[in-house]
Amino acid sequence: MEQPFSDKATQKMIKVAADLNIETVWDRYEGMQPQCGFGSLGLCCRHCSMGPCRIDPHGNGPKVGVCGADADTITARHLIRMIAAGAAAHSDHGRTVVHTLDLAAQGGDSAYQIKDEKKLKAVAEIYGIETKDREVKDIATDLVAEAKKEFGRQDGSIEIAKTAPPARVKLWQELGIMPRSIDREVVETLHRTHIGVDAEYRHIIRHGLRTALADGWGGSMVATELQDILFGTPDPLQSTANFGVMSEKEVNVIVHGHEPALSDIIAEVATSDEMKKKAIAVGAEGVSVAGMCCTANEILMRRGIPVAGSFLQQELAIMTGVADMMIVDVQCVMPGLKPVADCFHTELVTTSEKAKIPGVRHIEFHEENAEKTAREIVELAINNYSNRKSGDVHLPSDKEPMIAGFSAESVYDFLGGTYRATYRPLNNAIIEGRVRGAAGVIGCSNPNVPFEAGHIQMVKELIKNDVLVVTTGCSAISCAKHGLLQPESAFKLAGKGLQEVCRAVGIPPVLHMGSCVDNSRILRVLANVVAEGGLGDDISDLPAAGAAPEWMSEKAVAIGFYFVASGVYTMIGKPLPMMGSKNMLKYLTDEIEEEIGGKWAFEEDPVEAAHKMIRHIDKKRELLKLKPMIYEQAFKVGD
Ligand code: SF4
Ligand code: MSK
Repeated sequence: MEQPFSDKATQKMIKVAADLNIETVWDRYEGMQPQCGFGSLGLCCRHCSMGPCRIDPHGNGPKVGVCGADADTITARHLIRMIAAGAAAHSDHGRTVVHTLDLAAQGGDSAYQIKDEKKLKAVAEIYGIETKDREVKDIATDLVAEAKKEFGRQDGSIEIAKTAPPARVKLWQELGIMPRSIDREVVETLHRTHIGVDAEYRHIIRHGLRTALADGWGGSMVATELQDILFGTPDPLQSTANFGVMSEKEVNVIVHGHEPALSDIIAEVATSDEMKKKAIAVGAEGVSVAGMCCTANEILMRRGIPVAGSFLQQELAIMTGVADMMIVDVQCVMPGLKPVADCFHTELVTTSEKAKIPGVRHIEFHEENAEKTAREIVELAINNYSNRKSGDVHLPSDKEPMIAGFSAESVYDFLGGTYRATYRPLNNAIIEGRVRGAAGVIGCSNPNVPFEAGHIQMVKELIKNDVLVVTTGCSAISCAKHGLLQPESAFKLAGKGLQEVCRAVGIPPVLHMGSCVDNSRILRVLANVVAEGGLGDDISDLPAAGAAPEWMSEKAVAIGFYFVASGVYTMIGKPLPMMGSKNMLKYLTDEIEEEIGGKWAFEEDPVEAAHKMIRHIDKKRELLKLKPMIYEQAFKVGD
């Protein structure tokens, strides 16, 4: 299945797959057509064994399920279960990080250390932990205890969520959606959506918003903040992306999944002199580590480790024939990797106690013996090098340079003032009409849309119209591969005002802010912009929008809902699976804005989607009575 909008290396590898007759995600997607219309519309329920029930979207067949649940109830229940699954995935990631910080705080022979003491103190202060004249390990121990409470607290609310703008926190409290604790909201979602519990769609969605907030301003935020403490808060750095980052002359280890605890140690061990010597002994020049999906983003942001590719490229990475090992942990790892790996010499290894793939070697990783496991895995990769067959090698040389590693903290430094760290110049650039607004373009890729057309066309249209873009997840990897994370792209593609800002501070017009859990960094940036002043009192006042044009996962649904609950206009390509309910559609894309300040929008054409986001940004500029844009804009509202 050709993908004319994707990067060149992917196009070449899709051809290799076709020539070798190896099935990919696109082939399986095609083979799945036509997909179930009831499922797509959200009109199928199998929450109990009186069902499965399906509602006829044309009104000719059943209008309610066996229990009497109608289309509104069924779609709302289904959606908030998606939120709960997404929140659980992000938050379980966060829980692992808390455990890792615990080990680092205990010291001893732990492979982990606290790399960012400044951030440790800053986060500790959020929790009211005394930091003055105290040992780092004591502060960290107290922080671990507080972070654990975020998951299981029975009374009160998630502490770190109170760092949202005061007006937002007040609104959440008034609406009764201040998240109480991460696990509690996920559990309550499952309870409410059990047969015979919550049947009122707005009421169901209200709790979905609370569960989503427990992710964005809870589990994901804990994950990001504590990872920064452990592995270092990112600062802008240079790296490269795409299959060409692998080398025919080196042992190639691909780390794929989400959690950085293993991949960080792998990167450390693989680049040691000892492993280099072992690699030379088997005829290679060294060991090269490259990332895939959000694991890629985690080790890119802090170590500058190059990126092999994004979600839809995982099978193709093996087909290059030079991947001596692919190590996977959790989330976005396709079981379809196994049959592809069987056609090549690649050693596929699962490592998480939560995730195995039938027939795949499992080397369980625990933070307690991180280094030992990492050594075992890297040595296995080195020993597999000699199994590589030259006739199987199809490695494209394509790779793109990029700048990554932006964080809410680094915004203070690079966009900040000359004399003190501040968001003022960023706010002023918006207020004065140099930058029209900001957009977060994030999320997955999906074989149901042309690969990368959504991300790239949308981002180009936004920056052309002076909208500063921040990006995470697989969207960030797409932007990297298409050269959008280079400062020069501002001069080629951005509007004049945004160009001036990029030139003044030497940044690309698209800022890579990390992995999926790092969408919490975008929340933090929005909160900091509000706190800086001059752009309203709440996130919903800002000339900003969010988008996931090629979304796929339940995590994307959770992220979208926590952005909506934070007051953000949130655009996706294919609609949420709830189009079978007219009431839900009206509520989520219109009426909910009145309650919460944010809302959903669905638009499959990425350029038109960008225009809708710009219309929203302009509406907010008008409400804030900001100055007109300094330079003429390519897209004018009314066009
Ligand atoms: Fe059918 Fe109601 Fe059971 Fe769902 S919960 S399967 S609609 S009877
Ligand atoms: S990895 S959730 S495909 S962004 Fe975070 Fe990419 Fe989406 Fe997975």
